[in-house]
Amino acid sequence: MFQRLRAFFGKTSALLPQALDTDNIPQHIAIIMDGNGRWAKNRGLPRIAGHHSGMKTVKRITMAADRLGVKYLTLYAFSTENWKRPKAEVEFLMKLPQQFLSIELKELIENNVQVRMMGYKEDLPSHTLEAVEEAVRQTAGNTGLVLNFALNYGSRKEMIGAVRQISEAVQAGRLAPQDIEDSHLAEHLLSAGIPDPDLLIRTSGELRLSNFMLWQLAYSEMWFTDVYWPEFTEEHFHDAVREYQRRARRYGGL
Ligand code: V07
Repeated sequence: MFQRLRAFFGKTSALLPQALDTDNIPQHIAIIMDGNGRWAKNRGLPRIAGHHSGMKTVKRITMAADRLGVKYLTLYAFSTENWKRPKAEVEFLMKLPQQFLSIELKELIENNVQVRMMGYKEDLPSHTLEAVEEAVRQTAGNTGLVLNFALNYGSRKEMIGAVRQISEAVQAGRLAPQDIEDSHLAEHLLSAGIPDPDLLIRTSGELRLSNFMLWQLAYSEMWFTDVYWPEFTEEHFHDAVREYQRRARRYGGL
């Protein structure tokens, strides 16, 4: 539709979004889904209403990423710091994975989506972990979009874990300190086997990484928006990808 309008108005019309370049879709997009609580508060609703609404956005953006041909979508659902929140809120959040999957898993399977989890399983309630692991198991053979949930994830904890494992290899005499390389670190991170994100999106106006994929985001493009996660649409998602492509073109020209 935009293509036809553009043909009529001319390519440079400021009113029409530039089309996306289907040959330069980021392979891996990571998202910090922020602003659910604030969105709810602004409406006079409890924070948990924001989390529930944010879950609907997860579905919407997963489908949008799949349509674009994104290979990996990593979503920061719960951090290792989020346990400090009020107990009732944590308990609500821990029910969202099973709620999401009970509604959406069938359609994810129909769309060949592979569900993965990146985070510390040991602290999760068994009802949460069992639902996620069942989805991971049921979709393990799928070859489409990898939907990677960062759940009880923290980047410093992840890097400390990697350093410990590498130290053990050094102590055992299997690895010399001077031979330690980027690849050794990467192999011991929870993201092992997944390429680094090409693009990081953070919603809701905060301009921080908040302990999210500190190693993996070293060379990623970053895109921030004031829009709260429950209000984040496919159009916003396309805006981020369009800006990613604009930056990539500029670097290509140097
Ligand atoms: C959560 C909704 C999205 C906004 C951010 C906070 C609240 C989906 C999941 C999920 C996780 C694992 C999984 C399937 C779905 C989820 C939590 C919070 C803890 F296998 N949304 N969502 N998990 N929110």
